[in-house]
Amino acid sequence: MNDDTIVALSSGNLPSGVAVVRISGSVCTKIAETMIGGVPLSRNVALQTIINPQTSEELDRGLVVWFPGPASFTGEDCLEFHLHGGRAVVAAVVTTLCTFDHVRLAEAGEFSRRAFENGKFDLTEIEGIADLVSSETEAQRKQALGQSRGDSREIYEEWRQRLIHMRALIEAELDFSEEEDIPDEISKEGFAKVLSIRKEIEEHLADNRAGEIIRDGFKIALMGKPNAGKSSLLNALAKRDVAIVTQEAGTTRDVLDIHLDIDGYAVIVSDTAGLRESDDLVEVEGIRRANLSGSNADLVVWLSDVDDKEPFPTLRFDDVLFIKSKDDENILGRNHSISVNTENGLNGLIGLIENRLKSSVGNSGIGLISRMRYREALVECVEHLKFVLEFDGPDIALRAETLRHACDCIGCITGKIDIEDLLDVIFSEFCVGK
Ligand SMILES: Nc1nc2c(ncn2[C@@H]2O[C@H](COP(=O)(O)OP(=O)(O)OP(=O)(O)O)[C@@H](O)[C@H]2O)c(=O)[nH]1
Ligand SMILES: [Mg+2]
Repeated sequence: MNDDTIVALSSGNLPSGVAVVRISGSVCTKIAETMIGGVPLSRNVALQTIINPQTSEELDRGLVVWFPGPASFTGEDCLEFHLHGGRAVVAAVVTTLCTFDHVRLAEAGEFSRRAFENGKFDLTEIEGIADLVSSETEAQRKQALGQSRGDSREIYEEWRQRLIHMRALIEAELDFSEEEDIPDEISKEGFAKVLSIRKEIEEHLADNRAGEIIRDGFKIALMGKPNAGKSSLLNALAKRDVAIVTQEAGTTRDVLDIHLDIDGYAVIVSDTAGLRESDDLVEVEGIRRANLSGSNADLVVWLSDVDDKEPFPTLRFDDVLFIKSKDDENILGRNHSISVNTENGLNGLIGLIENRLKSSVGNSGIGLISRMRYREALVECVEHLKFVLEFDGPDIALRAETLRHACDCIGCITGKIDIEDLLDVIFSEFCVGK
């Protein structure tokens, strides 16, 4: 039920030095009165004895913070218990809390969902907060922080407001033209503005997917013939023994991923099966997956043995780095050849990857379209705007209606329009306690 008061452990795994139990909803006052002897001063931290009101037993002593609504994260009354982070301590407090009427454990993302529903944040800001919680690299942190503070909301909301204004202009003309024959000056002005927004959105979309690359990681597929040394390179990059390496051709079948942090950017490197003709069912499937990895990658690193005299193949992947492997004697010099055994060329290869990565994400190191969901909605919005601009018929009402669809696309991103189904999907990705 939505008016239940919800409880969750908002800090990390137990045991921990301190565990923060967060409570949001109208029962907070009663909880404070009965468990800590009264409602604390607003936004003040106080050391309190926390008791079980049924048995009067002391459960723990800890800091308590009281955020009365609406000036709280969720917009509701919120109470935080900063407990000793033992499993039994947290269990005792949470169990006691759940004995109050209309108090229950929170679902994943439920605090954030309430914050959104109470108008504290729009969807992009809330998703920015979720990204901040899961950020692992500097670039992810910076991008998520900007988004959680409204960088994306400001842009999208401004477009939406301008589109709404134009729709009003066009609809005003619709109303007029029924009465008298007036020139279509107003809607002409409206359409000129539609064109400039369309251009702005198209420019915004031409970002090389920087935001998504920063958030999801720059994807690299290691590919090549069997025995080229792909798995050996993966292990060298990971600095641990992740993939099986043998002198037998066709060792790797499944795609194996490792996560790296290259100068603050998340990078995912996938080891793949060597490509060759094969009748072996398992190997054929491995090769299919290898090709799929290559197609989905931002960069393919193609390895071929320094003794392999065949020229590098022509590949249909977007971006490929051709590298000679097993160059133990460093025959080929510094660039574009490596040896995992001597570690020659490994730093050079990482440098080449870093260059490719940075040219993808641009100078700012921050992208605004951090999710595929935003991109899809913007592409659809542009399609609607194209129709509005190019439709060559007398039916102005149809153009006004299409403009409404364009507005709704942006409203979907920020959560300004009713998207109940989408909300369930979005908030289910959050962690419990957030
Ligand atoms: N001398 C030398 N041998 C290497 C080097 N890198 C890999 N090898 C050897 O080459 C053989 C194949 O290496 P893998 O890393 O398994 O090659 P792969 O490309 O993953 O092979 P598949 O999984 O079968 O496609 C192993 O015997 C490795 O020890 C290197 O830099 N120098
Ligand atoms: Mg392998």
